[in-house]
Parts: sequence; C-alpha cells; structure tokens
Amino acid sequence: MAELEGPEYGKADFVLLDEVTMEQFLENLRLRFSQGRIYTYIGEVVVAVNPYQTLALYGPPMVERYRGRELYERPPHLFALADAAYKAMKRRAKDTCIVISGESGAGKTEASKYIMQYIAAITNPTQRAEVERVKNVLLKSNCVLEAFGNAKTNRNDNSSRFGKYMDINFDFKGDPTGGHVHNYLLEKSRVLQQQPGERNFHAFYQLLLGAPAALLSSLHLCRDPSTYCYTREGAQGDVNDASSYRAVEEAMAVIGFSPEEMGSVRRILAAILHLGNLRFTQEEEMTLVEDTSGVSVLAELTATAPDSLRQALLTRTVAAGAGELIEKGHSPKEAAYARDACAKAIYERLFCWIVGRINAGIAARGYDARVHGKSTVIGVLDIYGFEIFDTNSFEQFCINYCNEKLQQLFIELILRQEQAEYQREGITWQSIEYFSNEPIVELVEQPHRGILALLDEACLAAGTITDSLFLASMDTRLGHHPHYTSRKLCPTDKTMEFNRDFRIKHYAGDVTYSVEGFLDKNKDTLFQDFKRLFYNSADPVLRAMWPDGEQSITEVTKRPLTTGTLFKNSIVALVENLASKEPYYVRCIKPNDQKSPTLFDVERCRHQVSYLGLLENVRVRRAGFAYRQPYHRFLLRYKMTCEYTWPNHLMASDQEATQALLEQHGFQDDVAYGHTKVFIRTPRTLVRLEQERAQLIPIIVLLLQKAWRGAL
Ligand code: AD9
Ligand code: MG
Repeated sequence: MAELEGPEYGKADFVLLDEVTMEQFLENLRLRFSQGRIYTYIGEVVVAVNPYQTLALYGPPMVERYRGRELYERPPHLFALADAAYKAMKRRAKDTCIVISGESGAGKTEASKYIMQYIAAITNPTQRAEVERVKNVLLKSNCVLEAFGNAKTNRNDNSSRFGKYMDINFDFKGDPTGGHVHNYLLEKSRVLQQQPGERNFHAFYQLLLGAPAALLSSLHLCRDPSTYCYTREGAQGDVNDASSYRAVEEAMAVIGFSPEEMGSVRRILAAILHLGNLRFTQEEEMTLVEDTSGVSVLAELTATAPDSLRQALLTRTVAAGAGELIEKGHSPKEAAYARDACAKAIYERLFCWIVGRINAGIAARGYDARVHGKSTVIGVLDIYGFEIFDTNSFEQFCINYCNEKLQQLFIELILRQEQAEYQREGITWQSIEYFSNEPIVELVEQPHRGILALLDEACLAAGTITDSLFLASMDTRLGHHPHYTSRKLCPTDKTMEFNRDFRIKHYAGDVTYSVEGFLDKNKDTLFQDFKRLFYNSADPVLRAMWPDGEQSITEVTKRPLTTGTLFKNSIVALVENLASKEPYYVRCIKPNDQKSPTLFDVERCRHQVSYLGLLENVRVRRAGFAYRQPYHRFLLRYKMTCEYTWPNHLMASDQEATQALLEQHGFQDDVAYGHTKVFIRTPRTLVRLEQERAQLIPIIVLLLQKAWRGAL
C-alpha cells in the first residue's frame, strides 16, 4: 500500500472527508479532477469524472500496478474495481456485475471498455488459443456495436443509443471462455430523423465516407450524406468516419462475419438510405412511386422482386373475414408512413442480427460444466444515461425509466450490502434515511395504473384514440400523483404546451415529455406485407431477419406486445439478474457541457452528485463504520505502529493483535471487532493511524538499510 496519494490530491475516499457536506464533496472532486485524479472511492464504489482528455492511465504498466492488488492498495482506479470483481468471481466463485451509471456523456461506455480491457489483460497467462479468440471477439465487439448502435447527439458525440449488458463467462482457471451481449431498446426513430445538430447512426456515414468508390457505385450510392433524407441532418460527417469504416470491417472479420454476410450488411444499409428517398404521388386515385428507378435499385439491394416490392410499398393486405384477403391501396401519406416504419424495422432487425452474430462468435464453445467445473460470470452494464433534451419523446421516457430502475437497485443493494456485511460480521446496524425513488418507478410501471399501462390501454382502443386523448386520460388518472403534472393540471406553467406535454419529476430532475408519437411508437406497427417480402428475399441474411414473414395475414391476429411493455419486461429481467449477482458500481460524472478537460462546472456537478445520491452513499458508509478491513490486511499495513505487533505478533489470533494495537493507540471506543474484519467508525482514527505510519516508514527504511549494510 505504498502508493497512497499525498494530501495535495485531496481525499482518495469520500468517507475520509472531515464533514459530509455538498461543498466538501464538490471541493474534493474538483481538486482531484484538476490534478488528473479522475477516480475517487466511496468505500467500494468508484466515482469517475470524465476527463475529456487522453490520460496515461490505462496502459500495460497501469495494469501491472493493479493486478491482484486490494482496492485500497493503490490510488482509486477502475482497474482496482475490475480486479475486485474478478477476484470475487475467481476466489469465491461468485457471479459479479459491474453497473456503470451516470448521465449521457459522463463516460460510461469508455469506462466499460477499460474494464473489459483490464480483464482481458490479466487473464489467460498460458495463452490458450481458444481463450485468446474469445477475448479478441469480446474486445472487437464494442467497435461493431458502437458503429451500429451509437450516434452523435447534442450531449455526446458517441452516444449509445441502445442499452448493453455483457456477460463474460469464466472457467475455473479464471479465463474467459465466452460471453453474451444483451441489447436493450435501440432508439430506431433516429434512422428517420435527428434533432438539429445530431446525426444518424455512425454506420451510415462510415459507409458513405469510408467505402471504396467501386463498392459505393455497386450500391448505387454517392459519397455525400446530404443526398439522402435520412442522413441529411448530420451531413457534415466526422473526421473519423472513413477510418472507422475500416476498423469496423476488420472487427467484423475478427468476430467471424463472413465476406458474404458483410456484403449483405452493406446492401441493407444502402437499401435504407435509398428507401428514405422514395417519394409518393397520387394520379387518378392511384398512389405511385415518383421515381421508379429507386424501386429497382431497392429491389436489387434487397434481392426481392420489383413488383412485389412496389406492391408492398403501395398497398397492404387486410383480412376481410372468413379467410378472405383484400388489398387496400395506400394514400401517399400512408405510403410514406409505411416506408418509414419499414426503414426503422429493417435497421432494428439488422442491429439485433448483428448482436446475435456477435453472440454466436463469443458463445462458450466446447465448455462442459461437468468436465470444466461451474462457469462463473462477470456482467458489465453500460446503458444509455439519463437524458433531458429540448424535446423529449417516447425514447427519452423509456431511457429515463430505465435509469430510475437502476437507481432503485443501487439504493437497495448498497443498503442491503451494508446491512448484510454487518450481520455477517456480528455487528449491530443502524438504519439511515435515504431518498427513495420508488414512487416514480411506480408512476411508470404499476400494472393497470401506471403510465405504461395507460399507454397500452390507449393503443388497444379502437383507432379514434390520439396522443392528446392519451394525455387527457393520464391527467385524469394520474393528476394526483406528486411526480406527475401537465399544462392542464398546472395552467400557469408556460414551459409546457396544452394537449401536448406532461412532466415527470424524476430523481435526476424534471423532464417534460411531448406525447406526440407515443401511441405510434408504442404500437410499432409494420405491415405484414413487408415482412413477407423480406422473408422471401434471395439474400440469406435479410431473409434470416424476418422469420415472422412466413405467417399469413389470417394467422397474424394476436396483438404483439407493445414496445413499452417489452421494454419494461426486459428491464425488470435485467434488474433481477443484476440483483442476483455481487454488484460493483461506477458512478460517472460529467464535469461540464463543453467537453472541456479543464472546466469543472460546479453547478452541473452539484446536480449530479445530488441525484446520484452520492452524499447519502457516503453517509451510509460512515453511519456505521467508515472503514473495514480483514484483520491480517489491517496488520500488514499498521503493525509497525505498535510494539506488540512489530515485526510480528505472538498473539493467538490476528484479531487479538489488532485489538492490542488499537488499544495501545487509545482507539478502542471507535472500533468494533467482527468475525473476520475490524471496523473503524470515524475516518479520523484511520487518518491518525496513517500519519503514524507515514512518520515511521522513513525510520524503518533507514534501519533496514543499516541492517542490510551490516550484513554485507
Ligand atoms: V451516453 O449515455 O452513451 O450518451 P456515456 O457512455 O456515459 O454517454 P462516453 O463513455 O461515450 O459517455 O463518453 C463520452 C466522451 O467522453 C468519450 O467519447 C470521450 O471523448 C470522453 N471520455 C469519457 N471517458 C473518458 C476517459 N476515461 N478518458 C478520456 C473520456 N476521455
Ligand atoms: Mg455510452
């Protein structure tokens, strides 16, 4: 533990603050940030501030400094946390998970990648080929997932537009044998349009700006993103698009995508861009595609028959009862709607197919639990952060609900963990006040009464229900809820529009949502005609994405679950999964909105510290005991401060020796002795022990040198 930081870096653990106040917390965070110390602990939680600059913190020498060390032996770091999770998994065969939270742009995705890098670096010392392959695929998967699932937003140039939970499986030796990626609700509406200043998913620009000219022309594309409606908004591109294109191609090859599959992926991306440019007109009651060459290009790219494609674009088949089917022509407006629904659906299915393909690449091969022992897991959760945009829609609503659930889990687990540890060690626990966000979670997800239930109810009702009627029904049924309001309920509040906006008081702040599009996005209708069309494509990849295209219209009677309900179910399952594992937390903080490496915007940080519940976290940690350590570790560090324990104690147990040491210093009233650990109530005691130790170290070093010279 020789590498503790000096006082100029502030406190490495917030529990060591003289007083737990917001001001002290922020000052410590600021001081550390200004010195490039972006990580600080709250007990075992890592608080990370986005440095917005490349720091020399992650190379091989750093890995070596943290490998196999205990959390407090080195300055705070993600690697220490990753190592703790890894050790718990390896030594105690515990499934663990690392939950990374924080708002958009706070550094979650970067943190998740460093954690995976660290785990990859410390495993497989014997260089087994299959383990190396798995590690490679795990690491490369990020690059591909980000190309297809991330986009530039006004909060973050590389914002995750999907949630990602990655399980890494380990064998009894502690080497990765496989993994699995779960993806959560991709923000597919981004395919169609983006807010001013934002972009579509990176993959489109990478293709346009990075593909060789011959390839582009075979896809009937030109380089300029402003040619295509779906990429017009973010048309300026990015300096990295071309080089990222090559990196993604290489990563896909490493993962095991075949050249044919990669060809299909490119054609599908191109097809979406062409689809977006289709326009419809009306001539004598008939809807027509304006530029018919667009249809033939699309048919070529999707390997479908041009006539069937045109038909799917312009009509839909409906069941007319008694097994009879009739064809109903679209109006130009309906055709445009169907086109957009189709583009979103293709992209979403492409994304899910890519995730599935990555999973096939990292599935544990040849692993037999009977031969190799139980496989243990480390899960890494990197999900989209809490978002407040100028206009917030259904997607932000889902993302923010998900963050509420994770916050709830954090509160529960931190409290539960503390309590469990005290019980295990036979020490009395005092409970502490904590802000609970349960009412907000309930407001969203309660069966029959919550917002999601009311939304489903509105979607189930016959066609007359509109978004604003849905809003009216929420006003009537949720008007009393302390976390819900709308313009009708609060007519003087001009920041909301009548018949359009509602507001939720989230744990992280108030967010005004516009109900426009809620019903549509929740229903997420795609006509069966498109599904059947693609199911019959001659392209095996595209075909594989539409297994439900086989059904005939008459079979498709059961209503599919809505987007909101599917999302809720997946998040509930995720939370259950996380709760069953030993959790480790990274709480990311965004220091400013300018992406500046030097600016520490105190108000922005204050807000985040407050809603992340970090002060309460410190209080919980200190309410009982600020510091705990197994006896032998405690002695290793402090034995030189006491004559009974230096150089080695002769007592019956480490506990007795620890007791003797603490009593000699007069600290007996500030400590408790658990079955395996010593607990220290106030940080001051620890600080004094540290001071004592720091004073003794030079003397001991001198003595050792003398003895050494004498021996020579
Ligand atoms: V979102 O909810 O997906 O919109 P994240 O994932 O929290 O968000 P991300 O990890 O993408 O944020 O970080 C945003 C940017 O901050 C990165 O693109 C980097 O430019 C920058 N960043 C974040 N963490 C680090 C770091 N440890 N070192 C250097 C960093 N730069
Ligand atoms: Mg991210």
